[in-house]
Order: sequence, then structure tokens, then C-alpha cells
Amino acid sequence: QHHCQMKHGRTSIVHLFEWRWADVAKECEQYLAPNGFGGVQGHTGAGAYPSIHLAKGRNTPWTLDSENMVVTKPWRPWWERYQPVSHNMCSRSGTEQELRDMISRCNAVGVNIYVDAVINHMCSCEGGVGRHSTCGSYFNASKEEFPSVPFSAKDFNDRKCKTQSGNIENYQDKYQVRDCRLVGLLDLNHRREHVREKVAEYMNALIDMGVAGFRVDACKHMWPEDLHVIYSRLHNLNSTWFPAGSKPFIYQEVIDLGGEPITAGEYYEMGRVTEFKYGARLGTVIRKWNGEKLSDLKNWSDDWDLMPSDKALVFVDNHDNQRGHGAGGRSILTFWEPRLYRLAMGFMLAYPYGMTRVMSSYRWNRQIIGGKDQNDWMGPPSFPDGSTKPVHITPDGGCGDGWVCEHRWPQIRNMVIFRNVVNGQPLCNWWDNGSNQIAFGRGNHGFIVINNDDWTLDETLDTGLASGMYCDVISGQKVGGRCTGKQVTVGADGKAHFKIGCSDHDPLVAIHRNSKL
Ligand code: LM2
Ligand code: CA
Repeated sequence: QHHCQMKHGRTSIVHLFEWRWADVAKECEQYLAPNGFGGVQGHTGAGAYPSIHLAKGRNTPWTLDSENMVVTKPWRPWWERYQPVSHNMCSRSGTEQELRDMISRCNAVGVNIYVDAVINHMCSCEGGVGRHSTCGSYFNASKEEFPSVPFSAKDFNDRKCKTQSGNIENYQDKYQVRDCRLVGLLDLNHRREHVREKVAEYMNALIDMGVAGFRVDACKHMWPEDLHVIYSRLHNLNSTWFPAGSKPFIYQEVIDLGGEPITAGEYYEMGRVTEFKYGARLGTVIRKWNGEKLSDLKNWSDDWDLMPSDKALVFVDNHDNQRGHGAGGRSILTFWEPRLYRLAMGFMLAYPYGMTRVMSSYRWNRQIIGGKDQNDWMGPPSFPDGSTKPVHITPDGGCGDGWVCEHRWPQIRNMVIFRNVVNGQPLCNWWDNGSNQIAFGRGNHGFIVINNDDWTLDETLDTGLASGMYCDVISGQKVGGRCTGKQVTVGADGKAHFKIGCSDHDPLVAIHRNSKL
């Protein structure tokens, strides 16, 4: 359950937040998987840059499904997805048929699908009674009845929870964190055989359809021993697309910023775990808060008390903390600050720590009043009837109609490829100026230089690369043997000269084996 099962040496996951299945399927074929994929072997899959770049990289969408409550106050918030009412597979992203079609089409081009499984709870206790759900299934939240699963009152934790409100009130008490309601969401009792069976059945249905694994929501709120039982019942992956005997990849959402009795470490044995310290701390360094500086990142996984690299799922921002939900706070960098965001993504994708996830967002009408975004609930670009708009791809390869598509920003996409090219290579040739200028290599496969100081970086550095001309994949890339961006000359001694002005469009330069001219 620690093996991501990715194909062709790919290394990153992309979260296509709120996309329709039909669009995900197209994206797998047209963008995420490369033209002429399969022709290239090993971890240097990035031979054909010009058109489909992620193809060589291992970019993998993870998605979310299962039927949820339709919330109309506020109007169709993104977070209604975290209020399941059944395990039926229709959602705002499409029908079950479209989901199946997407899974097969993505698998056919070697792009894995990971499903966001919401299994800690069902909908809010105030969800009401009726058929206001994405497939029209009946439920009664006040009586805790979800007949299409079926779950009924005895499947919930109510009696185990000892708080007055029935909600989680104190994160210092691990019993209430796991047995009480998270913000009023009806809390399932995974000690019960029936609940274990139904949850495993749901996950197995997805595995049989061809998904490669799961992002498991709200794991802090479930007992590790219960999760262990549920995971142990999961089928092997579908052998149409995966080697016989492959286990689903599991990454668990546990927000552990320290200071609580529940720790991420309780979950390592069962899969990877989200490392929330990563984006929060990278944000403070890049913003230069508290006198922090890029040179502090030299040994940051040790110095900063991050989880072991082979257990960590890392990201600069996620769908929660990019809008002030979840954890991380004000330091989190997002697409709203594009230049610093590209810096953060460049660092994350170059540095050998954790499994990387790229966020792909939609724009919303952000309105921060007194530090809080009044519109943090707003759902994806949609039509008046609430249905999600298709992702519109513009002629330059970006996205329109409110879709941000960070994964299509050339700098980010090229760094996803960089990570594949340098996969398995050690960190080396670290250089810093004791301030906010750093550089490092990955064996003799790649080298990156970053300038976040208020003055020009002008240095000759050891790159570890073979001598020759290289194309910077941040300002441009190699197209048909020529470079559309800055060129870097590596001498016979492995040294190269770099110059990055502090107001250059991008504060970084990156070169790798496959960007050699
Ligand atoms: C997660 N991980 O553990 C998700 O990443 C996060 O997005 C989910 O919260 C959370 N756990 C529960 O699955 C989101 C959102 C909340 C929202 C819930 C449920 O961040 O704001 O809560 O989903 O939809 C909403 C309201 C909240 C209300 C609750 C119940 O915002 O004010 O609480 O519904 O009605 C009374
Ligand atoms: Ca719980």
C-alpha cells in the first residue's frame, strides 16, 4: 500500500479539483499522457517535449466520487462533496458510466486514478430528509438513515462520543477526535462489522473498475486499527491494467502540525500520509517570515522535523488550505501569487523528498474581510442550474472559463518532467549564499538555481552535469532541438555560469539531461 503503481517512471500526482470525468478523461489522453508514450523507457521518459509534456512525467489525477448531499445554502459549495449520503457513484463530476469511461481511458494511456474516499462520516446531522442528493437517493439525516448503503442509527458513533455537543471539542483528547462528529458530520463506527464491510465493498467496487488507489479523507478521525482492517480487505488492482498481485496505493489525510496526541506516525505502516508541515513551512521560508531564508532548506527534512521521505505525500497547497480551510494558515502559497508559487513548485519538484502532488484549481471570487475569505465555499465554474462547466482549453495550451490549470503552466509542467528525469538521483552540489540564493543538483541528471533575494544572482556553479549546452526549462524548453528560453553552457569541469535578476519573470533556472541541446 506504499507503492504508487505509477507507470513509465512517473512521479507526481495532479489533483484536478472539481473537474468533470469527461474532462479528466480527455486530459489524460491529450495532456497527461505524452504523444508517443511507451516509446521511451526508464525514468527519462521526456523525449518529445513540444506537445504533450506531462506524458513523460507521471502525472496522475486523483478524483473524488460517491453520492453526496446537494447543498443550496450557500449555493452548491465545493464542500458538499464531503457529505456523502450513499456509495452510488454519481456526482457533480458525472455519472457512473462517465466515471468508468474516465478510469479506462486514463488507464489506457498509463495515467493512474486515485479516488478521494470519504469514509469517516456521512452528511451533516442537519442535512434534512429527502432526495436532495446527487443521484437522487433518499436519506434522513436526523434519523441517521441512509437506506441506499444501507446505514442506520446503530452504525454511527453517537454513544461512544462523550462530549456535550456530540461534536469534536478538544483536539487534545484522541477519543473525541475519533468518536465524535467533525463539524456536525454524522460519524461512522468502524468497529462495527457492517460498517467495515460496506466501506470495503465501496472501495473494492472502485478497485475493480480500475482505480490505482485512494486518498483517504479525514484519517485523523478514524482509529488506525479500524483502517487496518478495512485496507486489509481490499482487492488487488485490476489485472487488466496492473501487474497481478498489485496492492492499491493509499495516502491518508492526517493533519499533524505537532502539539496533538494523534500523530501522523500512527498511520505510516498502512500507507503514505499527507505532510502538512511541508507547504506551511515552505511558505514561511519563501515569504521570508521570521527571518527564514532559502539557505535554511539545505537539510530541511531533518532540521524541520518532517516525516520520513518515503512516508510523505507533499504539496505546496491543497483544495482546503488554498482557501483558508484545513491547516497551514496564511503562509500557504497558491496560484493567487503566481511568481512565488512557481518558485515553491520548482523547489518541491526538484528536491528529493516525498511523493509530490500538484494542485489544479479553479478561480473564485475571493473576498477577504478581516483575514477571512467570505467566499471560501464557492464551487467550481458552473451553469445556473449548478452543473459544472467543462474545462476550456485556450489556444496557447492554458485554461479559461475560470479554470486555473496550474499543471499546465509551462514552468510547473516542465518541473514535473524534471522530477521524472532526476528520479532516484541523490541531492548533490548544494550551493547557497547564506541568504535566499540556492542551487542544487540531482546526481548528474539535473540542476536548479533559485534567487529569492532582492539582488541579482551572478555565480559560476558546479552542476554535476556533462559538458554541453542546455536549455532552461523555466524560461522556455527544447523544441525540435532548439531552445525557446535561456541557454546554459556547462563546461568540461561541470561548471556553468548563472545569472538571475531579482525581477526576472521567474526567480529560477532549471536544466536536466533531456534539455541538453
Ligand atoms: C477533510 N479532510 O479531513 C477535507 O479535506 C475537508 O475539505 C472536509 O471539510 C473535511 N475533511 C470533512 O470531510 C469540508 C469543509 C468544511 C465542510 C465539510 C463538510 O472544509 O467546511 O463543512 O467539508 O461539507 C461544512 C460547513 C460547516 C458545517 C458542516 C456541516 O462549512 O460550517 O458545520 O458543513 O454542516 C456546521
Ligand atoms: Ca470518526
